Amino acid sequence: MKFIPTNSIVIILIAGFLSINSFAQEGYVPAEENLENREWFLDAKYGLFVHWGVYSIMGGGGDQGIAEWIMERKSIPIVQYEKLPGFFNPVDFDPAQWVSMVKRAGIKYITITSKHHDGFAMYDSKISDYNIVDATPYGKDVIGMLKEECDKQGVKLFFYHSQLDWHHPDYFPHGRTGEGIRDRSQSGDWNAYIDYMNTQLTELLTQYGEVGGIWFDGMWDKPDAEWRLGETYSLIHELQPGALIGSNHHKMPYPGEDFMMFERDLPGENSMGFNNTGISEEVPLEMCETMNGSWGFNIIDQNYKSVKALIQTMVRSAGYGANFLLNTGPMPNGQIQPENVDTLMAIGQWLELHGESVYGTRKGPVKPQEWGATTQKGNTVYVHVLNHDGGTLEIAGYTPKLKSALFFDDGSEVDVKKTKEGIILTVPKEKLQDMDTVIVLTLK
Ligand code: JFZ
Repeated sequence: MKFIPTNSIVIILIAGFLSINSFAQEGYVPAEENLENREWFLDAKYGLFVHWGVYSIMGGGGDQGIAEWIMERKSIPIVQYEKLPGFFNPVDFDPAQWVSMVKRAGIKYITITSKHHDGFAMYDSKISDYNIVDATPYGKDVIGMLKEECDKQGVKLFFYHSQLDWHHPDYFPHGRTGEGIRDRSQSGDWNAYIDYMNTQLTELLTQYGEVGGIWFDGMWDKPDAEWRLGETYSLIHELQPGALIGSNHHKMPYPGEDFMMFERDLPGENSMGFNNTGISEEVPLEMCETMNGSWGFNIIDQNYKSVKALIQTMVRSAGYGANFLLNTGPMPNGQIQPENVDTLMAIGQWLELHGESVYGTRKGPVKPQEWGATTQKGNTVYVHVLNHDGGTLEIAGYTPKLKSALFFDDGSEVDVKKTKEGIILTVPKEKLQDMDTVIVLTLK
């Protein structure tokens, strides 16, 4: 028998502790294709977030603030919630139509819920019957159908996957949500749950070809649990080294994560109360936002943000170097809400003309300000004047050597004065555009 000195045992024990979440995929070195995909992601700038599940049938249950959370917010027992798949029959789901719309809208990727907190798999899962193929009259794998269409039309598909699960009996001990669901199991094998989750992730990464990545959510339900993140992240990167992993844990990225996300806030802002971290300099950034106040379909929430507000948020987000992931909650029949399609098309029209100042850019030399934001591509800087009455616009702290300064829309020259502290641009009132007055600075 080999002799193991006690200090090695201590090291082994410490190594065991180090494998907890905060160390995640320790020593992770992104593969070449992963780094390429990060650049692709940064260039893409604009994605469509899709929250679609059996909860969509409930349409929020008449409550403005509820959608995909209805199981927990209305304390629907599991045995009752399990009836929902029986009613889920999205006969009007037309993936070709979705993806064509997405393309016309200038959107480069889709992130769709493969499983939300309700535990229901929207794809053909083999490890559990609680999925769209086995448990609904529709009987078809909407994720697979969508993936096929995305491949055809050159749109990347990411999966939102919930780590939190109100349905699975082994999700135990429970976290801070779902206590009102009275028939949740009162015992369970946590490790069996993580195994189950990893099996579902394996399915998602092996059944559909190359995917964009995994958008995790729900760790915040049990912040101190042993999520075995290192194992999950290594598994994903082994199956698809190029897949980008992100997690909505509202912390700085853990090793193994390939992008950092901000929920309903611009990076560095914390209007929601949960984005109280810094901004990673290491990995790409993405912010997600709703069109009204709901992620999943809500039949009475008509509190839609204007096209202008959404475009301006996208531009500010780009000013931070972050992608904009804009959400829609498709209806139970499989169609995207017409109001949302209208909004997406209007944003798309703006992008068709001004996309050059967003796609393929990186954060600009001047951090977003009250008046607007800047983006940059090579020696071109785009100044986005979003909130200004016209007249002089002083950009302090920025002293570029300029070859030219032109209004994007008509190519006319912009008057620029240099001061010791920065530059002063003159933006005549009549040059102001409703959404965004773009000024193109070409650097020497
Ligand atoms: C999460 C989901 O719960 C929500 O349904 C949606 O999918 C959104 C994109 O992501 O939102 C959160 C995240 C964190 C908390 C609450 C909701 N939290 O920390 O309490």
